[in-house]
Amino acid sequence: MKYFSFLLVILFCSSCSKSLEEKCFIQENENYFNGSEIEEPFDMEEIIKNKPDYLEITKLKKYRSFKIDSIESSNIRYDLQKSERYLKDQDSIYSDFNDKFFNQFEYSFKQISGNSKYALGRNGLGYWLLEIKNKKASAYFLGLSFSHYYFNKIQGSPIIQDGFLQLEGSLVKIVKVSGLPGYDDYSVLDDGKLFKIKLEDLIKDSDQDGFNDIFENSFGLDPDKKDTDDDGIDDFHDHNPLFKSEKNKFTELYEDLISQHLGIVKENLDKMAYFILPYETDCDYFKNIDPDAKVLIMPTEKSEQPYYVQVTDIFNGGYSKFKKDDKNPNLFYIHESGGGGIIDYSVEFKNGVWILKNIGGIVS
Ligand SMILES: [Ca+2]
Ligand SMILES: [Ca+2]
Ligand SMILES: [Ca+2]
Repeated sequence: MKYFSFLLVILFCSSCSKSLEEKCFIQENENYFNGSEIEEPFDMEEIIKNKPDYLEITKLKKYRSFKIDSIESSNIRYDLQKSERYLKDQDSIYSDFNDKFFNQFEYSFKQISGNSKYALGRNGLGYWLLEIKNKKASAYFLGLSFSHYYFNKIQGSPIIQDGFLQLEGSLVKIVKVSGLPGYDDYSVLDDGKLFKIKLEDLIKDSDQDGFNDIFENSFGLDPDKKDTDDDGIDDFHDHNPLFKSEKNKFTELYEDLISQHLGIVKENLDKMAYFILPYETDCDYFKNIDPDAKVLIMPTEKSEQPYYVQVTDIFNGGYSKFKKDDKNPNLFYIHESGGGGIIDYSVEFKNGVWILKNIGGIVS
């Protein structure tokens, strides 16, 4: 029995007992590429069992089926002329939202009621209710994973009604296309649903830091504390709200890599409050960065991640551990994946700065 519990401790603590050296640098016989495993998607019972308390799901008598809705929207996507016209229409319909949110979201279902304008927004993290009220723009996170919830492209009624956000759609599961990360397909588990969230629950921001409670709970921030990591910067303005930043040569290297990856987005970051990059890492140097763009840094162990992060495929790439050069102690190799390809860098610390060199990779 003693032996058994000892084994359990080791199993559960495999990441926490690792040294900084092991968490940040490739060890002998360790693979450079960290392939992510594909997990079995949830079935309907599991989705319902795990659904958030604030979400009501009812059955619609008359509805647009998942099949019809998704076929029509993929017809637009794969027809060049149709998709160009669609994008042009979108630009003109949502110009007011683009002014306020600066192209951070894909928009749908614009609605004007009283002195408020609403739309549903989608970005890399998920769905948001967008509101422009008396010229003030706010975004409220829905906390509903696109791996489980599908909203019809055409809605039968206005999305804001009687104090609720209501969306027609289906419960779905992701069908991964093997070898093509990002090219996910969906299959329907249950059609003809109405998803309702009370606006009061959705806009609730207990600590008044600018992120709604649902967002904070979805990503492991503290909904009752403006400044989760106690670094003096409130969650909404903190570029790394979960960890205090530290300055050393390796945090600087990660900051340089992310900065390089951002490209032209970098010039407009101050207008993009909801542009947030999620990363998975256990390396403390990476966790303690103070980057140009906002980041949310999650543990690599799934069971340690917040539920929303566990079930939603939000990670769009990241960085490998450092590989040390055999001879030069200031020379390392690192592998970047995501954002349209993979890049191998050699990085050398010389006269107090990092010199990054692209030494290969694949552009997809
Ligand atoms: Ca908040
Ligand atoms: Ca907070
Ligand atoms: Ca902070």
